[in-house]
Parts: sequence; C-alpha cells; structure tokens
Amino acid sequence: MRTQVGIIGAGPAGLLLSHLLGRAGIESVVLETRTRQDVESTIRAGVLEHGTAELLKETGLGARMLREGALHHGIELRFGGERRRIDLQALSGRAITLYAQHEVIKDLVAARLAAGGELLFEVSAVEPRRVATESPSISFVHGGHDAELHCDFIAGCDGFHGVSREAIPPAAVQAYERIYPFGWLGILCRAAPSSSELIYCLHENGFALVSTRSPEVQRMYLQCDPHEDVNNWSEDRIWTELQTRLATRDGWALKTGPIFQKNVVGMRSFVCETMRHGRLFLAGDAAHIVPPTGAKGLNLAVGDVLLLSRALEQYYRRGSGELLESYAETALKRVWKAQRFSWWMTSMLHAFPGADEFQHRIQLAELDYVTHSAAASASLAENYVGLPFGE
Ligand code: RFL
Ligand code: PHB
Repeated sequence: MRTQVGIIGAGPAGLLLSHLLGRAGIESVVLETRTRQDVESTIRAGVLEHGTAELLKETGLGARMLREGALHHGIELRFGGERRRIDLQALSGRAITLYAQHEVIKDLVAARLAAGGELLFEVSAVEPRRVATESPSISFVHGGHDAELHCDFIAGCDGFHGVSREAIPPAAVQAYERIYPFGWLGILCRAAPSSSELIYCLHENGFALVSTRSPEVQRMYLQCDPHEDVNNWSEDRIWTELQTRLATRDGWALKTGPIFQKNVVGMRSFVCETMRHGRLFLAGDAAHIVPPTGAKGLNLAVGDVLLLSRALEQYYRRGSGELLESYAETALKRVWKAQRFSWWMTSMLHAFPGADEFQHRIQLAELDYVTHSAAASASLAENYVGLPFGE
C-alpha cells in the first residue's frame, strides 16, 4: 500500500488531519486499532474553543454542531458558597461551544467516508518504520493479514498510550511531566440542566464541575482519589457529594436524575519535546496531556493538526519544507501556554491532599481576585476561549 501521509490513530487529531489534507488534495490513510463503534461512542471532551468551532464550520463540518451544540457566553466560578460569573463574551469577544467529542468524531468519520477517504479500523501490531529516512512506512495487521503502508510522512496521532512517541529514539526526546494526587469521577445523567453555563467549583471536600451535553443529558465531575473504584460511588453518594460541594448561600438547587455512565480519570500534565523526528510528526495527546480543568486537550490536538496540515500543504504545493522544519517549535509554544493555563486552573480549583488552611485561603483569595479584577478575569477568559492557533 502507498499513500502520501500515513496517519496512526482515528481520534480527533488523526481524523481532522486526514480531513484537512483531503481538502488540500493530499492523500492519507488512517489506521486505528479500535472499532468504528468504539471510536464513535467513547465519552470524553465537551468544550470546543472559539477557533476550533470556527475551523469545523469553515471546513464543512459545522452543520450538526450548529444544530445540536450550544453556544456558551460565560462560565461560573463557585467558591465559599458564592457564585461569580466570568463573562467570556464581554471580556474576550468570543464564546465556546458545548458539543461532545464523540459527536465531532462521528461528523469527521462521515465526512472522510463521503469524500472517499481511507480509514482502516481494527488494525493491530502497528509499527512506524524507518522514520528517520526518506522512505518511512507503517507495518500493521488487518483482517488477519500482514500489511505495510509506504508513505512520505507519518503522523503519530495515536494518543498518550500509542506507539508513535516510542518510535523516537530516547536520546532525541525530553519529557516533562506532573502527576496530580487526585482524579475526576465523571458521570452522565438523564436530567434537565441545572445551570445555563458551566460551573467550576472549589469546596473543602474538593473540586466539582457541572457541564452539559443536551437539554436531556448532563455531564458532571467530582474530584476523587485517582485510584478510586467507581463502584464505591452509589448514585446517592454522588448526588450528596455534588450537592454538598455546590451548595450556595442563595439556595441554588441541583437537578438530579438517573446516572447511566460513570468513570474515573487520572490527571497529569505531560509534554514530549520534540514533536518531530525525521519524517514522523506527533500531534495531539501523543505529544502532550493536560489535566481536563482547562478543557484544552481536544483543542490542542486541533491546533497541532491545523499547523501540520498547513506545513504539509506547503511541502506538496511549493516543495518547501520550511513549515515542516518549524512545526515542533511553533506547536510547542501554544502547547506550553495551554499547559500553564490547565495547571493554573487545576491548582486554583482542587483540594490538594495534605494542604493546610493557608493554602486554602490562598486559593480563595485567587478566586476572589480573578473574579473581581478586570485584568485577571480578562486573562482567564482569553485563555479559556482559546489563544490564536499557530502563534
Ligand atoms: P485520542 O482521542 O486518544 O485518539 C487516539 C486514537 O489512536 C488510537 N490508537 C491507535 N491507533 C493505531 N495504532 C495504535 N498503536 C494506536 N494506539 C492508539 C486510539 O484508539 C484512539 O482512537 O487522541 P487525540 O486525537 O490526540 O485527541 C485528544 C483528545 O481526545 C483529548 O485531549 C481530550 O479528550 C481531552 N479532554 C478534553 N479536551 C478538551 O479540549 N475539552 C474538554 O472539555 C475535555 N474534557 C478530556 C475531557 C479528556 C477526558 N479524559 C477522559 C481524559 C474530559 C475528560 C474526562
Ligand atoms: C465536559 O463537558 O466534559 C468538560 C467540560 C469542561 C472541562 C472538562 C470537561 O473543563
């Protein structure tokens, strides 16, 4: 098999890259270990930055998002029993879109298939080969047969646990990592929205987040032990804890309903420097992970592949490798800014095990400052709606 760009992974990074390349007349093949059904139903992100939503619209992927997604012009920070709104629209001129990651994935898969794109699901033994040469390839097994995909470039879009990052020799990479001493218990429930905007809440018992998926389905998270067994959390316990953490002095009420999905995720910050080795380019979670508090992971993946698609377009149209050469450096600048923001939101909003009253007071002071100071709230808003791509 031969193509121009071999893409490993059909997450948002791999599928969007294939879509953008297709629009520029560049061929690609996407290799994915999971089934289509699995890829299209895994529950993950929900917040699309302004730039992400615009890109989806500009490239023909906006129809269902505009119909079924929801535009949010602000978020709420809740602490000490008080609610404070950050007016994203007034402070940054932009809004965010609530539209689930697996819906974006469904739209991308449909668009690729409609355009005749090649997506191979349920492949195994995927291995990038000869990445530092002019003729790289990807070996894999599909339908019980050994296969090899020859290509000009390989895009490693296979997430944090993929094989692409490992194909870079250890001497050529430097990893930076922070693992947090807590995780999030996430739930989906059938209920009406409790709030028209997201609520990020700090309480002595820990963080809580109220998000949404539709008028009928709500998404909420609770800070918990990173090794917590979800079975220790009955519906009763989850609702009691959410109500305790989210309680306000003005008697705000949480709307509850049957919980039909729950899981625990760990929290880490991770950056792999570099994001390129020879003809292998890493994008998305394969190269970096952020804690979900800033809602940045999916949006960073989008920023990476937008840059990479422009670089590949320059290479194929004009024969210039200039943007490919600067890809890692340019991408990492935005990645580190999102790392900083995600780390900062996480530090401000979680109860750290072993923290004393001093640290808690500092967090309350920071929340008070960030919600009262025009300069500080504008900075939060600017980062939350998303810094410009490619800068
Ligand atoms: P993905 O989505 O992990 O996709 C990688 C794909 O590669 C496949 N794969 C392989 N394929 C072939 N060969 C191999 N050897 C392979 N190994 C793996 C995998 O099966 C998979 O299909 O990475 P990608 O595309 O970089 O996308 C990243 C995002 O998925 C991730 O950053 C976000 O979900 C993070 N995130 C959020 N991001 C946001 O921007 N806004 C949010 O509101 C937000 N909320 C979240 C989140 C992540 C969460 N979890 C579960 C960690 C909330 C949560 C709870
Ligand atoms: C979500 O809706 O899943 C979500 C929202 C905001 C975050 C993280 C996740 O910061």
